[in-house]
Amino acid sequence: MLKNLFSGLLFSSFLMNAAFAQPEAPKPYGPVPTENQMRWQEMEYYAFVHFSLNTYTDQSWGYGNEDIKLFNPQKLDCRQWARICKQAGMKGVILTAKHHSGFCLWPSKYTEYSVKNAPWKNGKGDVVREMANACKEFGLKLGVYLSPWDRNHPDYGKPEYITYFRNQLTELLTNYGPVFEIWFDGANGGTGYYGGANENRKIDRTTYYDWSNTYKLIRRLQPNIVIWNDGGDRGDLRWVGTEAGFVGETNWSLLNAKGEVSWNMLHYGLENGDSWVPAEVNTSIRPEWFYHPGENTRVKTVPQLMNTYYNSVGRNGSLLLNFPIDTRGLIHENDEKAALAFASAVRNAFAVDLTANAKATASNVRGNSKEFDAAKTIDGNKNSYWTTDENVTNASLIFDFNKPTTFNCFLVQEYIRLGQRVKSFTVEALVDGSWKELAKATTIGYKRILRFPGVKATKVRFNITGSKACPVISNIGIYNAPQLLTAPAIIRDQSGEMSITPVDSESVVYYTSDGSLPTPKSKKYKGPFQTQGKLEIKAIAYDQTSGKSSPVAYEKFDIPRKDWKIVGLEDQKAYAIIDGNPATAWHQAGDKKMPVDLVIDLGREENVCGFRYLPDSDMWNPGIITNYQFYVSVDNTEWKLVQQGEFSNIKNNPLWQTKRFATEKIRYIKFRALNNTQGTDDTGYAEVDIITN
Ligand code: FUL
Repeated sequence: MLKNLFSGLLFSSFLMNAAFAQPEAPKPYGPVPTENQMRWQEMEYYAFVHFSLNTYTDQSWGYGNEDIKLFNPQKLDCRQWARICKQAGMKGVILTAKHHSGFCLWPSKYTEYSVKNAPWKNGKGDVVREMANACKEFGLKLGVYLSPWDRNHPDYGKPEYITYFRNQLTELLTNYGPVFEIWFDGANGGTGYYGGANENRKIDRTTYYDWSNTYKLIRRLQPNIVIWNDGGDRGDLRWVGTEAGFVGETNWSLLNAKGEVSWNMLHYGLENGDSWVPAEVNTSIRPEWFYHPGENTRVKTVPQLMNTYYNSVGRNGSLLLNFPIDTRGLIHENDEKAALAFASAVRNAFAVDLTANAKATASNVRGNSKEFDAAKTIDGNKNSYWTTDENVTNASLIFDFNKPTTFNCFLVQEYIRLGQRVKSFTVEALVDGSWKELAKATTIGYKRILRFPGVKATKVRFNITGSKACPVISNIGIYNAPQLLTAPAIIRDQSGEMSITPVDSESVVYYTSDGSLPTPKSKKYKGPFQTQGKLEIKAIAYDQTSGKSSPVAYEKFDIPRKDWKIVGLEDQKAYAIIDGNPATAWHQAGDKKMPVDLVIDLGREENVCGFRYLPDSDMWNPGIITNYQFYVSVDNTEWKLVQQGEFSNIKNNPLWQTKRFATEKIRYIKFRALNNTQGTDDTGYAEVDIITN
């Protein structure tokens, strides 16, 4: 009895001690994600699909007067889209239910400008319904893009339009089951058809839509939704300031709820922001968002897509990758191939986590408790974490492989339910007995992945060198990702000299100029060479040691520009416009006021049937032309207007713009800028070229 009492006492004092020794978990620091944001963040990778009347007009933005009769896809199959997304490892799909043209992919009760008046399925079709069903079948979440700007609606710009917009939102968020994300694009107001008015309608993005009441409606209809909005009140997610597929290396999931949002804030977040607004990286698998047959050879390659992955998911963002649906109503086979190859490259990169055989130790463990020790970063449990004593903001973890191990990739995740904390860290390797720094970085957030040249080491050290509060790390992975060769860069300069430069310096380049696919048996590139006439070059980089080839690089060149002169301009630097190098640009600024002309003498008469313009895409150089006129002349005196219009979406996606017209035999071209994206008089050009037949 006495013995029992004694051991009972001992046991309860042990319990008391244990309870006493058990340190408390850290308290959340700063803003933290909501459950909806958390669920969204864990999706990591999901699809966009752009499909509308634009698909049939080769446009980026419809004007709002495009004929509904054009919408008649012969093979539309949302199950094909969903199957590909699923196989590609995506977790959801956001569909452009209505783009800026106002055309609706569902039979909305509130407009005639929808599938209900299209020949497709005799007006009985509903793409949103088919998408929702396919998502359900393939276990994907459904998201909806509803453009606030509507270039078709007669009331756009008036208060009545807001009722229309909310009615449409109500239809979409009531009739199609759960919607995980709603997407409101930032392009708002401008010229449009507007029921026949054909005018320019400006709205105040901050007040016109009365977002706060619209948000209430959305959250009432879909309590689990996340709101993406680049146009007005802060939503749950933010744009990253570019459509090129990357977010800042420093990326705080924070912004302020109120006040202006600068480009820097979009791109890097705001270290001391008062709200949790994580980054979504949206980009297309082709240059443009909608399908353009001319881009069938421009589908991004696996190395390009892998870079996008590391620069989005690997930088504390999510990846929203777009498929332009083709005119048949399908994801094009080239896009499918690229998406699936990309998925397998991601799988291969992260197939073997080398920490599985490592022992983890920490320089500091909160209360020396097992509950918070180093092993928690490699236990495969997303809800357990390593953390330190309160106020410790510098600490390290060591992973001991016990034998020399080769790796080139380090992945780390914070337990963001307790806030984003880490400000800076390094990764080191123990090579031949001494520590060598492999990488140095700033923020972590939900997920950070660092790549570096492969190294063979017995130990890896992860040092947190700055943190807002004690760090809380839930997961670490170390990988040896297979190397991928990048396609070479092909450039032809003004004199016609061709250079094909490998990006990976050790590789050799092989190329063809007869349209055939290059192999290591094709012509070997030995340095720049002179070319004449129209030309098509295909090239690969090839690594002799591994026997691996890069994807094929492809460039098509029109007539050489050797004898071209830029008329009336003294500045020799202006020739950057026709030097064939997209990275060099030239600006006309100074005392010129819009409209600003650029006149080029082609040196002789040519049969010209179009032109191409590449804006200066440097973030800090203004002067991206949005509206233009294009004139031609035989003598530089009499001019004929052959084309005019807008370069849609050129601000967010500053790509090559191609415009065609009926063939003219002429010697001079005049590219007139009517305005730029900033409303200033500056005009910038990376390249200007013509199309001849
Ligand atoms: C842009 C839009 O203007 C594009 O057309 C596209 O929908 C893209 C996702 O957002 O800003």
